[in-house]
Order: sequence, then C-alpha cells, then structure tokens
Amino acid sequence: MTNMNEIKYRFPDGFWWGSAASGPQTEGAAAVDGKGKNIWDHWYEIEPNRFFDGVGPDKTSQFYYKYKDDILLMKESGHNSFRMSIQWSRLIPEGRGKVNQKAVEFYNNVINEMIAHGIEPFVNLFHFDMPLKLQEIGGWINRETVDAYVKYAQTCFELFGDRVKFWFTHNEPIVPVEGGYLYDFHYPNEVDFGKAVQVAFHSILASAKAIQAYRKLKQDGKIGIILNLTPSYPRSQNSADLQAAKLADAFFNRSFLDPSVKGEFPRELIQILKDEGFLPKIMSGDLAIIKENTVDLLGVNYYQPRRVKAKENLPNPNAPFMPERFFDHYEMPGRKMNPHRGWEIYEKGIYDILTNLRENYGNIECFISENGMGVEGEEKFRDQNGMIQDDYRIEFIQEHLKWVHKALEEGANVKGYHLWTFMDNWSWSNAYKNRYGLVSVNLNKDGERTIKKSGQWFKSVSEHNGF
Ligand code: BGP
Repeated sequence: MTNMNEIKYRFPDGFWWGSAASGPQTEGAAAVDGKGKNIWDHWYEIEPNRFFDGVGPDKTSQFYYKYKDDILLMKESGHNSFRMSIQWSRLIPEGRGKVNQKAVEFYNNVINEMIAHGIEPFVNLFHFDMPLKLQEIGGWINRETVDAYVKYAQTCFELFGDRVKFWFTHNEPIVPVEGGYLYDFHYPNEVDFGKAVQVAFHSILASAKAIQAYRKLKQDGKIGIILNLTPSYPRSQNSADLQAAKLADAFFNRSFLDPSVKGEFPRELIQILKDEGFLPKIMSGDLAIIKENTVDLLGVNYYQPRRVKAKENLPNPNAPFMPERFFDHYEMPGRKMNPHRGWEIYEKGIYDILTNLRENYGNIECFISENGMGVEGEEKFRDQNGMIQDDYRIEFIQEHLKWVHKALEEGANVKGYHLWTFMDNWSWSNAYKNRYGLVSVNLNKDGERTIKKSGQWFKSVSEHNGF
C-alpha cells in the first residue's frame, strides 16, 4: 500500500472519495413495507428471462436490511462520501399521492448513519425507476409525470434537505430514452424516435423544475444532474468522419449537457428534429424554465468512448428513424476492451471530458460520479484468506485517476471520484453477472460481504489523498 513519501498523484484537500449506487440495484425488499412497484419489478414479473440467470430486482444486495453494516464497510473502504438514490416508488408508492412513512424512516436512518460515520450523502432522485402507476399513463411521455416528479423531488428536499447538501435530479437521463424507446433494453421497450424525443424533453424540463423548486426552499446546498458522457471520436480527420462524430456528440452528449449547463439545446439537433418532423411538444414558458434553472454542479459518469465514422451506405428511408441515420459505429482496430461488458476501455476519455467542460462549459464544477469495471467470475480470484485479488480493478481505477489528475493540474474544476460501485449489485439486465464492487457479495451465503483488494487499496488512496 502507498506510503506518504511515495505519492506521485496527489489530489486537492477535500477531494470526494467514494462510490455510487442506486436504490433499485441495492435495497432489495422490493415488495416490503409499503413499497409500490416500479417498471423493473413489473418487467421482471412479465419477462423474467430478460434478466441474467432469471435474477430480478427483489434479489438485490439487501441494503434495506443491512445498511448499518454496509455503512461500516464504506468507512473501512475509505469513503468520505457516497451516492445513493431514493426510490420514488418506495417513498411515494403510486408515484403521486400518499407518502410512505416506512420509507421516510428508512431513508432518514440511512442518511443519519452515513453522517454519523463522516460520510457525506450525495442523493440522486431518479435512477431509471419509474413508478409503475406513472408508466401506465405513459411515464415521461405524459406531462403529468413531470408534475408528479417535481412534487416527489420537493418532498425529498423537505424531508431530507436539512442534512443532504448534494442533490441530483437524474442519473443518466438519456439511458431510459435509449433503452425504453430506441434500443430495447429498458421497459417499455418500444422503438419510436418521436416518443424518445418527448421523453428526453420532459426529463430535462423535470430536472429544471426540480432545480427551481430546490432553490425556492433556500436550503444552502447544491443541485446538479448526473450524465453519462461518451466522448465521440471520429475514425479519421476527414470532414465526413468529423461531421459524423459531431452529430453523434449532439445526440448522445450535448442533448442533455447543453440544456443542463447552458440552458439551451444544441442548434444542430434542433435543426434535425425540425427537418425530420420530430420536435417535441413544448408548452409556453418551458424553454424559459430550462434557461433559468441550470445546474450548480455536474456528475460525470464515464465508462467508454463512442467511435464513429461517416455512413458507408445510404440509410434505408423506410427503416424507423434512429440517430444512426447520421453515422456508423466504428470498431477501432487494437482498441482495449473489457470483454465481460463488451465496453472499450479508454482512460484518456475521462480527461477529454473534463477538458471539454473546462473549455466549453464555463469550467462548471463537476466530479466523477461513476467509472468502473464489471467483471464476470470474480470468485476465481478469491485467495485462501477469502479476499478477492482484483488487481485489474486497481489498475483500471488508477489509470483513470492519472488522467483526472492531469486534468486537475490543467485547471479542471473536478471535486471528486466515485467508483461504480460500493458492493457488487444487481444490474438492469445483467443482474449479478458482472461484479463492480469494492466489496464482494456472496449470494449463496445470504449476501455475505467481504472487502476486495481494491477496497483496501481505495482506502489507502482516500487516506493519502493520492497514490
Ligand atoms: C450505469 C448506471 C448504473 C450501472 C452502471 C454499470 O449506466 O448508472 O446503474 O448499472 O452503468 O452498467 P451495467 O450494470 O449495465 O453493467
């Protein structure tokens, strides 16, 4: 482990070290103490085979019952902060209406326990978990969901805002758009570009309205959004490839980044939506609300870059409209892959994002809110003392942190690093296939936790504020 004299990469005082998780992926207790159903509970009921090994959201790591011990493990693995989410369908079982007092008690307990152990709570409001009752009226397509969400957000601020000083409106709001309405990996698994655009617009509007509601309460904290940014790299510097990368960037990054930070949408994107007849329904006053309620800070989730090239064949005009009408994906020869997840590992991407934020987004305050490596079959790395020797994860984190450090030296306004994730957890369709945690969870032994080598290493990084 690191010794004080050997620190080459030192981070600023007060740097946030920790990890991120979400309610639906960790709490379990999916139908307990008055929790309502969300789309994941529902999808699992109707299509269990969609989920790896048929494991559903009821089987997650049982944080609902084990949070006290888990918070001790956070401490033991060097956390000074932790991002959790409140499950909308636990707090307000039908999405709107009655508040569930058991949920209030649970989230109060978790927040208080974290604070008692010196762990700053970062709280996210929406992590893909649309309450089923609201999905039944169209979810984000229906404007009533925006109103219900703002009420839910306000309820959270009023209940927990005396102690929670870092709030986030959404985690990766583009993912429900992509998964639910374009590429079939989230419920309601439709393919409909027009709906996708409406969902995106309402998510952004909801975020701005929640920010507005938060500021009215004058609670003396910060509010932001968490975006998965995937820097778009062109195959070559020829103008057609460059244009392809620019449009992919507008669709997948700037669509949410620009309205969240600058309060306006990318012009290129608006032009495409206009030309193709896909502008969303906007009510008078909406754009002003988005303009006036931009974020205080940004969470950056980074896993992989997006590599694109100009289209090789003319798009089929009869195929459903997709962003891929403007570019092809490009598999760069020699790229480094995480074979378990099928995602490219490109550490410099994290630096390119931070540099872009510094140069083009007013150097908005930000932190790395997710970055991590999912690995299948980690049990084979368990040694005779019971510890998983995940040196590959240490290397993965370290190589990304070196680039974060370089960005910092050049003036990036980055305040912390949260790994995905604290303990192995359930994932949206891969269930427990890939493990991401600093702490392992043994599903065959009632979810027994053991700190991995990466957890010990992370503690030393946090204690020394560097490595
Ligand atoms: C992000 C999500 C997380 C998490 C992570 C890992 O997109 O915010 O919820 O799941 O990705 O991805 P996966 O679980 O699909 O491997």
